[in-house]
Amino acid sequence: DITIKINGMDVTAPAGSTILEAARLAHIEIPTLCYLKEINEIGACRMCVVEVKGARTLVTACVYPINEGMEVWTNTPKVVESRKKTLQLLLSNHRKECLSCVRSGNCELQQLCRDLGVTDEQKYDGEMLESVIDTSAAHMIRDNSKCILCRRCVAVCEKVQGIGVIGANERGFKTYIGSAFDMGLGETSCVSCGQCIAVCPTGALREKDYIDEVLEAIADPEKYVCVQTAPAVRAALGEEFGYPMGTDVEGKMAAALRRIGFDKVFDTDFSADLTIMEEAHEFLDRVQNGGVLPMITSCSPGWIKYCEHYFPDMTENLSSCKSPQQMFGAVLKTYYAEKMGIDPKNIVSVSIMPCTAKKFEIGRPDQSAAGVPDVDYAMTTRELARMIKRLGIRFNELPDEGFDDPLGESTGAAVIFGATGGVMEAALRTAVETLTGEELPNPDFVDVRGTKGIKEASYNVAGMDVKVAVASGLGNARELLEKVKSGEADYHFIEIMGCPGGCVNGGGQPQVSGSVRNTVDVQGIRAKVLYDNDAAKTIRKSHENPSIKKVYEEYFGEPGSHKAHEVLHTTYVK
Ligand code: HC0
Repeated sequence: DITIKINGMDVTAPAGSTILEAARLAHIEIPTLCYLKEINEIGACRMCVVEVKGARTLVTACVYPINEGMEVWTNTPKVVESRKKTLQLLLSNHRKECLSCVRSGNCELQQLCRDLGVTDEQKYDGEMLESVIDTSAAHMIRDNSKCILCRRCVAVCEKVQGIGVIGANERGFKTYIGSAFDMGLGETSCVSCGQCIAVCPTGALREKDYIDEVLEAIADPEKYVCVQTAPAVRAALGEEFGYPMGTDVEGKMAAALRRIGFDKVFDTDFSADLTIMEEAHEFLDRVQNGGVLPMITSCSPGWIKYCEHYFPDMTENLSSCKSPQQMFGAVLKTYYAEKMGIDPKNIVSVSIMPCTAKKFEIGRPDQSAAGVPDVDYAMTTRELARMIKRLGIRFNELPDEGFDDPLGESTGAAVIFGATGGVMEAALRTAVETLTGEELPNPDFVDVRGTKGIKEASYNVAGMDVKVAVASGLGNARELLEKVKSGEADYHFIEIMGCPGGCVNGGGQPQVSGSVRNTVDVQGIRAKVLYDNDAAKTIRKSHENPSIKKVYEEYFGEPGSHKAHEVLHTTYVK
């Protein structure tokens, strides 16, 4: 350990710490805009400058290592003046729509201007870079006039996801973040994961918003508007309403959706159970009949697009199952529509997802079981929060309500889908019981839990060793797939989720500021909500869901039946 002085007080921190980290141990927050731990440590924004005894200039605390006896001051007039000037200069080239900007209230730039008392925000106003708004991607809008060049988006795209479709173009004042050759994002190999939006400190990056369209459908008496909510949404929506991270707001969420005016409030968890029925069946079929192995899960559309673009020779490994979002829409517009005597053309199918790639997924080919799109609007957790606020629904005061039947009934296996390893665990619960014909003494498969980027486990099931692996984040997926391709690993079944930590950390979840992200285990805290939700359920295996059994009895027959294939399975592009 090393002891230094910060603002005249002794602080002891592990060797190798930066000034920023040491200050944090002393309960001092040094402001940052570009810094993301282990992802973007570039000292570029210069918000974190501090004075160090003996140094000729101010130093950037996020990259400056501590050494014994160092003396640091974090709030001298010189430091504060420098930070203010940095902010004023950023504002001089920033489209200030702060009253209505989508990030107003949780914009990191706005917060720093307020905290540091930057009252003269026009001080350096002058020439501004031309505003270029890119709407070419299915899932998001990029507005360079609100970009502060922190490069968090660039770093997360390249280093975490291993994609790298955005970077800095031009030099000096003209610098802007864009794609190569000025292509629109929609023309690149972007996979729509939205991790760039999740880390953006300002309103420069946002999802495409369908609030107006959905409210219009709800107001139309001809339309039967049904909503489904993804597992991970209940684990994070509360953050938008002041609840501590890690609060399960499933009941209030259902109550809010009903008050928004949806005709039916259903749950993606129902179709997650259905996915397990089909996927476990497909897995056992591949194992028993010499099908392509390893089989890889297909529920994360960012991952699917990544596989098609970057590992096209592995699309045969993808499960043919549609994602739960799409299975839900397909069942809604076939089975449910028939049962209720509603023309599927009059059903508007809305999903609330922690994901931005789901906006892309709904427009994929072969996702229209009833001849109309399975899902009409995929909205993010953030859009749901905005919709609740817009309608004046006092979320925190709502009672806890349940989902509607029959497409609202689900098991513990379904809710853990939203955390990395959850789909694998849910599939194992069903596959093992199907294969052995015996009840599992304990449904927990703890080896595949946790937020590690790559996890492996092996289970002896009915005399056979089943080797499984789980990866989340596309950089980790690549690492795992390269091992499979080189023959270094011989798994039977792999779960891949596009976002690090799985859907709980999806690109459509409430944004978490850099300073929280750098110090709090966001993925783990949100995942715990789902595992607690699972543990509290009386039914924890998909094949025991009574509504699922009924759908097979009344409609599909058996998992993997011809009808199931028509409605619940899909194809991929090479
Ligand atoms: Fe997920 Fe899903 S678990 S991808 O992360 O499989 O988005 O939460 O809804 O579809 O169920 C997201 C979350 C889903 C789907 C489910 C899967």
